[in-house]
Amino acid sequence: MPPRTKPDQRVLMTPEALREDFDWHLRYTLAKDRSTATELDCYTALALSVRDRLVERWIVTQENYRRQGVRRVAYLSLEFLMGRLLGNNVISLGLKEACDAALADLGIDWNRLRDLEADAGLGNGGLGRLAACFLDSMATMDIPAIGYGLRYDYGIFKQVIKDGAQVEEPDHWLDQGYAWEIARPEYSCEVFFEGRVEMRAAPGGGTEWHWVDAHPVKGVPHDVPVVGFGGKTVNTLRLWRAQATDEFDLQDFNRGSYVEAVERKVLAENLTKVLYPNDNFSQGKELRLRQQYFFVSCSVQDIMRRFREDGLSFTKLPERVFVQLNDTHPTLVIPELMRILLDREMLDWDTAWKVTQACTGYTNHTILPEALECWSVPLMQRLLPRHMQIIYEINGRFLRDIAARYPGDIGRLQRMSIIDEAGRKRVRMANLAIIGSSAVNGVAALHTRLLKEKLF
Ligand code: D6G
Repeated sequence: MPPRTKPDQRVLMTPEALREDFDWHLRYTLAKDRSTATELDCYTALALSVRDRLVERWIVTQENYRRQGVRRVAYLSLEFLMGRLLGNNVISLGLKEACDAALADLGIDWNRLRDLEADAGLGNGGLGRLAACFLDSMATMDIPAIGYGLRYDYGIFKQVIKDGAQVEEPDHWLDQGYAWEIARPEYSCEVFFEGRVEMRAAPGGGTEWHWVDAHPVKGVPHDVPVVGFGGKTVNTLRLWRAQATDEFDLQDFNRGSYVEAVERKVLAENLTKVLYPNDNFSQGKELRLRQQYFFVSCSVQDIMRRFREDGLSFTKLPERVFVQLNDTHPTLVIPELMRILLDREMLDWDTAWKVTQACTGYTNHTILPEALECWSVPLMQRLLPRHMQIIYEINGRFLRDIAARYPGDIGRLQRMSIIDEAGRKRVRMANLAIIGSSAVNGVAALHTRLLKEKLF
């Protein structure tokens, strides 16, 4: 079989071209032929042939965005309930008929093949499916958008009923490989945890804050193409996977503690092991907070990398990106953007704050008090000392403003404060998200009205 020649858009969409590519992937990607191929091999060969057709449009879309300097939506969500993509992608590309004809020639049953795909269940329900639907809609409406989330090894558990009761079984959805994703180690980021903050005199006067002695974890992005209906626009879903950094391993290894090095590696990689079940109440688990900061920091760094390529002033950031927070899970975007703008880009507080607010919007998902996320102040202080400092500063400025507008109204200050002082101190993530963003919405008009008139 000759190597494939330069693809031609017209030819690519015919049953013959699809069948040729199917055979090509079977042989050269999977090293099989028709007599040795399993059903899963056939699924993979077909998915890769469809993916090739997406890639053509993906590259063109992304190149256009770059050339035109578009303003992008960065949709940040801890959950994306994507489901199976083969059927969806084939329909969006207008390839269903060609695909049916190609499979009929090959004697393969489309429905059987389609059902072999692992279900990308990276979400619990409404919140995660909403995120997946938005990606679909934004691509269909030709809106420049990128979804950011986590590449969990285990998605939502599989429900098995035994003796009338639910038994949860792990969902090894990546076990057989995932044909739609492309790893992008070249866009890896480092994320830091713990350590302490040092105050130093700035060379030109004033104060500089340095976050030091923190532990790094590497985030490696895996990109999934998201094609709109009609197949014109292909946006990206970028999912981060945690890996131990090399230096981290080496330090321990040099001290002769190989086992410790491997232990730390496992700890770092645990970060993206599993999706937390149930989005309706806040459990306050440390690993969950680590997941949130990890995905926020990787995504903000990625946004900044892309922005820096154009060499614009950071005051122009809101002209290039709007970060939409799907619930409070990504709220750390606000102190993280502030930290980068203040400590790395050396913007003054007021400018950094204006930029941060102009770049972010928050979608609230619930008015149930038990579901409103709060994080213990001591935990936040230990994991993210500089962020805690910035949150206090945001709150101090905000409360001074409220006190000036409503003199003597202590109850209002207590209600609106980012820090819940009753009992053990906690950070109220919804308050931080509202104060730090320029647009707030619920998921229905009635819900948005309740947020305004009752909850907040
Ligand atoms: C996707 C598709 C690929 C493109 C890349 C750009 O992986 O063709 O080159 O996105 O990524 P950014 O540079 O926009 O992050």
